[in-house]
Amino acid sequence: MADRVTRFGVSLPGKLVERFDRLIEDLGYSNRSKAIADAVREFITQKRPRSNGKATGTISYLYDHHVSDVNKKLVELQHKHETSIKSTMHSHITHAECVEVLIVEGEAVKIRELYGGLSAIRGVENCKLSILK
Ligand code: NI
Repeated sequence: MADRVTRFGVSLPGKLVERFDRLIEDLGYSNRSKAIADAVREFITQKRPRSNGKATGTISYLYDHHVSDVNKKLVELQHKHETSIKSTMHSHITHAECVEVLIVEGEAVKIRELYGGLSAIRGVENCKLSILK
């Protein structure tokens, strides 16, 4: 039996929608619904805790250090997860932007929890989790 379609309304920044629409047109999508369904599936795959095993990988993200309390929140969260973080690299990319890369190892569920927490901090953009092992 086919899954029923649910309609819902979302509010997004106009510029983000413009960028999304340009990209999905370039990729050959005929409408937003299929592209958004693919994006939601990717989000679920990346964010859900699904393994009780160990994992090794990296978490990388860009952030604007001018956003209020962003550095404080990042440091507090990293200390909360100090047993999962093996090393941290920080690079000042522009006057405002920083990139950090964390090498992580430990319980996969804890690593995903750290990844989710970092992604949710205001000012953090394009947070990526890459599981290597
Ligand atoms: Ni910096």
